[in-house]
Amino acid sequence: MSWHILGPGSLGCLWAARLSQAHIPASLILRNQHRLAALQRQGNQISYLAYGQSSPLDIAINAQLASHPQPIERLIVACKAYDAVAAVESVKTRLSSNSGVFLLQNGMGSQQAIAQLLPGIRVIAASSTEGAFLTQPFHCTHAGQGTTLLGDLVHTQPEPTCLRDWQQAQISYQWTDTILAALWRKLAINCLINPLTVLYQCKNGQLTQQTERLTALAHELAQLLSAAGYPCTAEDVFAQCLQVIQNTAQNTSSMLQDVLNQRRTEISYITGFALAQSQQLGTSHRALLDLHSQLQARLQQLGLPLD
Ligand code: NAD
Ligand code: KPL
Repeated sequence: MSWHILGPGSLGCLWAARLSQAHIPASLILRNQHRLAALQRQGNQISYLAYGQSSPLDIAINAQLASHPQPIERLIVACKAYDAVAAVESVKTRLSSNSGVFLLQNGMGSQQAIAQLLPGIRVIAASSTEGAFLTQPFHCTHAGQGTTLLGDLVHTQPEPTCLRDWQQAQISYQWTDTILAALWRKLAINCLINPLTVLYQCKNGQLTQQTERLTALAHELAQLLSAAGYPCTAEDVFAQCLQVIQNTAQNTSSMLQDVLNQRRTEISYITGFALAQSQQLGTSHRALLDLHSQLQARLQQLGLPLD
């Protein structure tokens, strides 16, 4: 069984390094010839600092472009949510009804768009708590050991046997028949935490000072999740959020990291998606709209894209 990993960023390199290290055939799919040449200059190796280790390993890696003719059996999409649809489109003709597509994107919206783009192909969505970053292109640090919850996006089927490769590569994962519920719950947490960390320029833990705002948002998100078919109370959402804030108190949220690094955020797949769904389902969204608008205003001040 062979794996293709679309996007050589933090998670793409993390997955490629771990699969390759376990001698499981894996190829990175790069955006253009320029990126391919950059990897070649590095001896076709990823420098990989494994979790808890002090020195990196050089791991030989296969790489190719989207235009390569090899059929794709197992595709891991490791782009940002805003790039994921175009990236999948670029390899669509290489996929068949025997392929499996694994989506690592945060937030919601890109997964549904990709499932629509690939009728008849098994699309598996993930919610990952792994933490990785690149210090330079193809130099990956596994900074936080987490796990990845995986499940079918459309028709629930048994766990695919190819995930034995992940076990062999010591990639922690859990299979679920209810990935959509998990994505919605994670979306609610990301809507509560990520934008506020940008607005207050703070670590997750400091949001315990914002209980009034969090409470108002938790009410709206509970209404939204319930209307979307995942019943919960505002108290549940607030309690889960507080738990995550406490567990990740020292974290800089992914959205604040993007802002601090002058990178485009995934706002459209977090508050943007929640707001659009809330408008469509007719649930109250005053606090969510204020939050989204304030976040966009901050992004504009910083010269970053508003979507
Ligand atoms: P990243 O920006 O580090 O990597 C994305 C890579 O995809 C970049 O190298 C980009 O050039 C490449 N790319 C974009 N379009 C492409 C295309 N058409 N063809 C080939 N390559 C293309 O992003 P990341 O941090 O790895 O995050 C990926 C997703 O995983 C995001 O949705 C993120 O929220 C989520 N996530 C990340 C982490 C983490 O620790 N980094 C943890 C959990 C979830
Ligand atoms: O998922 C996260 C993120 O930063 O995107 C949380 C849970 C908020 C942890 O930082």
